Amino acid sequence: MERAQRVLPGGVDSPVRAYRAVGGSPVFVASGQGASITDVDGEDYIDYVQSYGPLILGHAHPAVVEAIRAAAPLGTSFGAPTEAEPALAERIIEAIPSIEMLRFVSSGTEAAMSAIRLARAATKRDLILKFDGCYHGHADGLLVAAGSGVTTLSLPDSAGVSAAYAAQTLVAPYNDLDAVRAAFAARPGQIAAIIVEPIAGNMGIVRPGEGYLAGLREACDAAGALLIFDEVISGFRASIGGAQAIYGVRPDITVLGKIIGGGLPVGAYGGRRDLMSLIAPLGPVYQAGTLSGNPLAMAAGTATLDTLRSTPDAYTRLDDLGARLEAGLSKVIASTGVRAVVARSGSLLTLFFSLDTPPHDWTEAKQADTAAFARFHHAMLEGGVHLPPSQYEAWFLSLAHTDADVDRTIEIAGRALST
Ligand code: KE4
Repeated sequence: MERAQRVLPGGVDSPVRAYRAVGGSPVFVASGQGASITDVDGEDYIDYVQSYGPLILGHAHPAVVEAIRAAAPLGTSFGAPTEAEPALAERIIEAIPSIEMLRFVSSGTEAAMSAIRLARAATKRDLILKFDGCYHGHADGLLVAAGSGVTTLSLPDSAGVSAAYAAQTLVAPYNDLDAVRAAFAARPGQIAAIIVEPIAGNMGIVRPGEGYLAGLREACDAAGALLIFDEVISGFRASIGGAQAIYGVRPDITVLGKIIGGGLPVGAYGGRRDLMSLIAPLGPVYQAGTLSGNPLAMAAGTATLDTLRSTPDAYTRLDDLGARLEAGLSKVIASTGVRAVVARSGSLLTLFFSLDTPPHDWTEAKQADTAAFARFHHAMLEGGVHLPPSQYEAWFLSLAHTDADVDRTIEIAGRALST
């Protein structure tokens, strides 16, 4: 860590990894295998970070490693079209009917940023509406905090984001359709799109309320705005068709990442053909990338989706694992009398401290006791369980996790909650 801190801000390449929210010094990982990781001191942990979502098959799945190994000797990047790109795109389009055409980029941030540029071009409107507690990557216009009201322009939520950028984004509470209608009523003809996590994963897990996503669809249609689903976490995780397949709501544009790269850098945005035809070189919306559609990343993503598709009952298995973990954690919460609650959506799960019911929005989620979570995180690490180092991240299960891993996690949680 000292060596890393000399050359990298905070010793990390993404802030959450520095353990600022839980204290102490992060585990440095040497390797991962299936559901587990081994740190540089040779300690093993059952891993629920799983790279924050891409590794639905677990670490170093043989099919993914083999695909990368086969692709690498042929060249790592060309800056020219390859067959690997339509091969992965076809698989994504087959799984997600709302996507007729897509563009690969190298991160979820890049995908969300490009989707917003596309929505502005398609509607010739400037404003974007997002939700408090939802995260869509670190593009300037998305690092904003709610203004005083849903119709008030936002404020920068990071140094270096100019007020001018922030003023193009409105922020409303998640799971509140009245707030959305008020924003559209106050800004007629000005809002290009809503961008939303259909299953929110960046407050910890917060599920959409009954009718919420359908309500967003209706509000966008009534206002002539586009609906962007940020499925970077939920895509190919909630189901093979993502959250949109589960909730039966069709967005105009879908943002993807994580799983479609199988652990290598891939993002994508896609949607109706008429919209995607606005993207250069077909249309006037410029967007480009040196490593977009990188052959190794395409190979890893294709191997991941093919393995997912060929695994019988993959999503039933993932949901069963999640249900087992939720039930076990709820039992130890009850038996230790700790005030905490589990929020879950399939293989995504969060243990909120000092809440009695799963939160519906950021106002409720931020009431959680982050100090209690920090103590819990360290106790779990001591016990051999590697959790995301923040109360507001989801725990990620994979097809490599076994019932035994889950049962052991519950046993360790029982001890952690008793200390
Ligand atoms: P990336 O640029 O990190 O690939 O994707 C940004 C992004 C977009 N949309 C959603 C819903 C996301 O969750 C993310 C990134 N997720 C975080 C974890 N909550 C990545 C972990 C990190 O920042 O290190």
